[in-house]
Amino acid sequence: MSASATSALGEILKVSEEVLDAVATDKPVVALESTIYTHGAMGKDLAQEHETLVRSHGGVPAIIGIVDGVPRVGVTPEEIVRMIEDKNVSKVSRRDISYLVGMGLAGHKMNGGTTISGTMVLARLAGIRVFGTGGLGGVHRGGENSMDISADLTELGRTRVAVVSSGSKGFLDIPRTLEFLETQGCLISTFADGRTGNVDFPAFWARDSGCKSPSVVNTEREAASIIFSQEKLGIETGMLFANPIPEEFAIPSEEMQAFIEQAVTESVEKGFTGSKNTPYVLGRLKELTGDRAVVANMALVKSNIVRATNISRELSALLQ
Ligand code: PSU
Ligand code: MN
Repeated sequence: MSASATSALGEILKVSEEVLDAVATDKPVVALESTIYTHGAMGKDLAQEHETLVRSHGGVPAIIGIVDGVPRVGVTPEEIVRMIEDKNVSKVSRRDISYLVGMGLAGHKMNGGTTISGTMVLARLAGIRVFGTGGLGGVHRGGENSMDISADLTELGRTRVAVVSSGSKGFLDIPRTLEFLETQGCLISTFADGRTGNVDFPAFWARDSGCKSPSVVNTEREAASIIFSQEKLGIETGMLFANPIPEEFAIPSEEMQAFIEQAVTESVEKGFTGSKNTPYVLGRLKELTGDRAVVANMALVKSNIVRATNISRELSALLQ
């Protein structure tokens, strides 16, 4: 990117000093999304916990979101708390970014938690290569008719950022999600950690989905080498590294299934479609499982953030 392009972008995209320096010197930066804070119903302290986790593993955290109409990389945990308290905070994927930013320039300062899609867009603009989060959006059940396919999937087809997640939730259509990502040209590789034989693409609360992962990796160094290769080859496509939920927090699919059926049926009956569907289903599952799903959710996000930080450290070593 030319210097003038960088500064034109710099006038509108605000990247914190710490992240700017870390990116310029190839330190291990880890992008974190803000929708899980603003719409995930997991409490106000999570952003701070995640930042501490990245730092304790030798990385630089970069929370991404839109604060008072300004697209930001390096949002502070205190600002996240303010966003959670804003009852009008919106959920921002690629399509929504310029709406909030433009309206901000016109004097309407809105807050937005960025989804995986929105976070990838801004991470890429800031030069961040690795992103740790919880669950990926997918093709919704019945998506072949409703065409409710998460913008996360098309983003993975066009934006070169490596996402570490625990796969897609069991309330999505996982076989179609994998097919769609293949069409989009997105690598899917699941951490096997020495397991041999069939390794499933994980289903968030469950380690298995009944769908074989298209590929596997065993080490963070392998993942970093793949990211490095993609960059050197100039292939502008995202990559998905799936990290199964830690065994002790996993909830078997059979157990979740009844709750999922109920939450999805209600969301249809009550008309929670589009971007409101995922938050509604997540909120209902929290009530139906008596917090167990939330404890699992928090554990897997942490595990993914640690993985992302370790991958980012390995990548940083390759770039030196
Ligand atoms: N899945 C989760 N937790 C989440 C989300 C997905 O387990 O918080 C959020 C992420 O920000 C993801 C977005 O990018 O929902 C996908 O929303 P949709 O299905 O509307 O594309
Ligand atoms: Mn959707």
